[in-house]
Amino acid sequence: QPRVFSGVQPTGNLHLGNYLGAIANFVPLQDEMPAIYCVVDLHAITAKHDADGLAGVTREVTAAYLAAGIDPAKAIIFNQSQVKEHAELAWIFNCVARMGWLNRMTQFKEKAGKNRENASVGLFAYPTLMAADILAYRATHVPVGDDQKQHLELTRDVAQKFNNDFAERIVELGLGVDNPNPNPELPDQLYFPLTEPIIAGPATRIMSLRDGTKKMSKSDPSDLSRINLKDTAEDIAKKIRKAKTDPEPLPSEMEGLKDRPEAENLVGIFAALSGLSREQVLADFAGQPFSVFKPALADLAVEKLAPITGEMNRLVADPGHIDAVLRDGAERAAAIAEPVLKDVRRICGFLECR
Ligand code: AQP
Repeated sequence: QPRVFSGVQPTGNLHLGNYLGAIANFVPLQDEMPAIYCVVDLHAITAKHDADGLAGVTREVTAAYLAAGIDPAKAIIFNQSQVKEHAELAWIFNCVARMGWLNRMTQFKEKAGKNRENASVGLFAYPTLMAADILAYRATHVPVGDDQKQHLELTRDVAQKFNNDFAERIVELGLGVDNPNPNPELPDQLYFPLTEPIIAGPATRIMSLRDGTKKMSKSDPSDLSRINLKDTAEDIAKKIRKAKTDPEPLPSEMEGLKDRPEAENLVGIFAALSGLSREQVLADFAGQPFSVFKPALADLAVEKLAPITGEMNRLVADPGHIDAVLRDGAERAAAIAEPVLKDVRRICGFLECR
């Protein structure tokens, strides 16, 4: 049965990359299949976190989901720590995944930096918790930005190894479903689906406004590097004005953006916000300097983001409503994840004595 799952970490300033690369893509999917959107607060503590601020940021991400158009009557919205099955399944997956797989994860290498010995074990095991988030609902589709591609591949590897390691028990217990893509390397009956990433839309990787080779990121120390969903119109205009560019005018063809990462990024943001193709944007601004393009981009960004920011601010002012949405979502999520974990415990062979 198709089901979509995705999540965003409550780790600080939600930015344009989170919105265009992920949240905006969540919205149409809620009409296509059952959808679960999580605020992944267990992931947020894998790096040093502000315990006093965590609840507030969790509500802010929830407000962004709602403001973007996710409807809690259709999709399930909840925060991860409230459904204990995520942590339980993550432990089981820690025993399925191999150290070598996790050692290859580029996000761990980037986030741990040079001081790897000092990174938390949780940061290292981040991808197995992500696999658990998805597979606790046996989700088949996960919309994410391009940076999460490798983690989704690991999720498939975990599902595949679990299905293989326990193939006989899955059949004996009658818990499998027919493999939709029969393959000699896979058992005929699977318990976990091999989840498909959805890395789609015009903005799967928005880059920093200060460095076109680095991804726009919540954790970048420079606030000028990103457009936050909470920024005012003045903030947005200032950040775009100060965005790094090169001295050349905009080209008329995509070829002319080669080796100009900052220019390419701004054109990509314009295209994503306007719904035009990059080629159309270049056709409209061919030969124009950034002194013309940047104000047009700032106006467009304000026009598109101001309604979302306004709605987020309105929602955050009513924490009772947000908490009620999350509480209801956690109950609905647990009702799906509990039976999955019951199956998984039986498949693993744990003695059930209570
Ligand atoms: N720059 C980006 N462009 C497109 N999509 C992006 N995403 C993140 N940055 C970009 C997508 O947003 C979703 C939620 O991301 P996350 O909360 O899991 O955080 P992250 O991927 O680790 O990136 P951030 O937002 O920059 O946070 P920090 O600084 O804490 O690492 C994901 O679908 C992600 O692909």
